[in-house]
Amino acid sequence: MNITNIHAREILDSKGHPTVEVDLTLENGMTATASVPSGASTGSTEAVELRDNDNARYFGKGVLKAVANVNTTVKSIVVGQDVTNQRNLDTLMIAADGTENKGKLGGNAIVAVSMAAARAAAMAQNMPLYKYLGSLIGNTTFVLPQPLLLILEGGKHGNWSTDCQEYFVIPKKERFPTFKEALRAGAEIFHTLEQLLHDKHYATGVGYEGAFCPMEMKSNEEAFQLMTEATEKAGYKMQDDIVLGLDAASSEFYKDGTYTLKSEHNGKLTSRQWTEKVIEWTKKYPIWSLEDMHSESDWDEWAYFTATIGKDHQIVGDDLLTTNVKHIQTAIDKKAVNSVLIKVNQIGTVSETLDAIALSHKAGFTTVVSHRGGETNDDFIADLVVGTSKQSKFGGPDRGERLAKYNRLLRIEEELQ
Ligand code: 2PG
Ligand code: MG
Repeated sequence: MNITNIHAREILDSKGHPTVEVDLTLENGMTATASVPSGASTGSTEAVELRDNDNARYFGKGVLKAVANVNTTVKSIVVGQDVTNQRNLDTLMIAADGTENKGKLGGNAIVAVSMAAARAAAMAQNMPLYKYLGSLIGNTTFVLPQPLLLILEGGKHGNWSTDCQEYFVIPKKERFPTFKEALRAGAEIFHTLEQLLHDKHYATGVGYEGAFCPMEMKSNEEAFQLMTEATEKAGYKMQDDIVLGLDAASSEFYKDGTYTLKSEHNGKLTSRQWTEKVIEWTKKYPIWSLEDMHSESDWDEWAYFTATIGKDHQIVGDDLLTTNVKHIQTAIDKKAVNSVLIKVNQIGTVSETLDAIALSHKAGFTTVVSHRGGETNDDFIADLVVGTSKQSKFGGPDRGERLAKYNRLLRIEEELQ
């Protein structure tokens, strides 16, 4: 089934910034569309998000160059190719770009085409996208993910209300075997927290990813306390029903060996002091999943942290690994993580994303499929997680671009029953 046309355009993402959307048409007349998310706290080795840097438009954030690259160079190489050969399409685009980080054509240009092609290939074969993506890594059993549900935001995503960027409630699989019940628990805790914040006269506006980020919060610990209170008030038991998760996105507050915290210490911590602080939290609160607690350049401390608490905690690498098999291999060699965050636009093609997932699983790591700070209503990652992984990180149960993914998961669950 050959590709007959592709067309890219500039649209806006959930933060109101331009991003790339692509329509890809097949010889049978079917068209699939995909659009690209955008990170706020990005890893330094991510695929390049090509922006116009023309200050006369969108403060330089326009993506007309990436759009033009799709409509000219990429179009000339993918039109006429078989859409069901994802590896071939991705390899052709990587070769045409010719750089290590997709800086020439733009990761945002390439990934849009790659995602649209996967969606079109599934459509052409009358297959749900999750099944098609699963087939590309030899997976034939599909389970709905355990959601890491975001209810509080700090850091860059939440006005720096606290140091850490994301605070999750995680419904335990044994208590919530279905996705819809897990989502219900998360949404109920979210709304209970809203009332609790309201009663305390704390702000109830949400951050980039649809969770609360009250500036009145005094510390990271206060966030854990609020989460515990909301969970219990909503009728769930902390630890038995719900455990907690954290993404510190700590590269944002690390420099030259020092973690600088706004709250708690009013000051500066060495790597080891910061690690000890985090371990203390895990003893006080049932925090099970810990993402990017250390900076992307603090590899030795990652390894120490994983050796110390990795046996019964999930240690997730995001900015550290950028969905890149090279960095994942380093993490395997250094025993730096036991879980990998998966973001398609971090690496820039569907095939390379699947390679990252396959390598992680081979090493015995879990994979968590993730949205970005800036999103569109594209629900590709909902299918990706069902096809390949067992955990999702799609934000708060609030804001349409986050619900697009959750609601797609509800539909898939119904389809699989
Ligand atoms: C993260 C992501 C998603 P961003 O750090 O995990 O929550 O944020 O898209 O800003 O990198
Ligand atoms: Mg992260």
